[in-house]
Amino acid sequence: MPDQQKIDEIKATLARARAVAVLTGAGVSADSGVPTFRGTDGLWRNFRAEDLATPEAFARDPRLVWEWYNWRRELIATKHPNEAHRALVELERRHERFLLITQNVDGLHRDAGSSRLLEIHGNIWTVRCTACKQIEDNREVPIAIPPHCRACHGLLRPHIVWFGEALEEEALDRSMGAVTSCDVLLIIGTSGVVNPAASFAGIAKAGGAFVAEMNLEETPQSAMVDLAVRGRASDTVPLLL
Ligand code: BV8
Ligand code: ZN
Repeated sequence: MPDQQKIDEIKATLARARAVAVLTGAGVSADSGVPTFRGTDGLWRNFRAEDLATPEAFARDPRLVWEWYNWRRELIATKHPNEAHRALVELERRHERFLLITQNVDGLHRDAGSSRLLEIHGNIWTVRCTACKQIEDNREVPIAIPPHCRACHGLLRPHIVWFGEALEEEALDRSMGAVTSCDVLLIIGTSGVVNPAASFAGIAKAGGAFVAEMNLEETPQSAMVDLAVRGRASDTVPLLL
């Protein structure tokens, strides 16, 4: 099916939908200049995200993990939302029942103005004390390494969900609720390999939803979705409006 026909079909389905859910990943921010995780530009000093975004890596070498986050914070601080982020703000405005679930920690959906938004892996501008568990915003670039809690002097960590850690219960419940009960699920710019987000396509399909994928490339989910649109998110997502 030609891309225009696919876009028209997604638009028609959206027009009929009562509840819409959207899942985004690093591909949405790629067009803002934020490197993806599994692309070649996602490597930092030859480490993969799976090597650094773990409680074990932080316990072993908190300075190294913080240096990686500082590199990312410096980069993200210079980036702005793109046309895909903005189109999703407009989509939210058009639907009474809507939830944007993002795996991105860069905060660009929030910067664009999305408000019915769940950042299921956390946010790079939030830190948490490993001792007293206090959570606070921190926009320092670069952050002093290693950063310490102002209240108890404990070591601070990024308030981000690492591999092997559970997602916050409320975030997981709300995203599962939206994915189970939506009429349409759009999956945009994610490789679909990190759970639990990777399971959302199957859950939505099992609930009878129409599932569309928008990605530059094929993913493990492409075969199961109703429609797969290939292209850059900043080009394709605005076409849905
Ligand atoms: C959990 C935070 C249970 C870091 C991230 C073995 C040991 C331990 C765990 C596991 C294990 N095996 C499996 C697991 C589970 C694990 C998992 O799924 N692992 C995978 C890798 C096998 N999951 C977890 O551990 C999760 N927790 O399961 O908890 C539990 C329960 C109770 C008690 C304890 C535990 C937690 C996962 C959280 C991981 N955190 N991030 C940080 O950001 O600092 S993951 C990391 O991957 C990123 O944050 C990102 O959010 C996520 C997904 O990546 P994508 O966004 O998809 O990015 P990617 O680069 O992969 O893909 C980009 C895509 O965009 C590509 O498809 C590309 O084609 C496309 N694209 C590129 N440009 C564009 C584009 N598309 C459109 N337009 C463009 N311009
Ligand atoms: Zn503290």
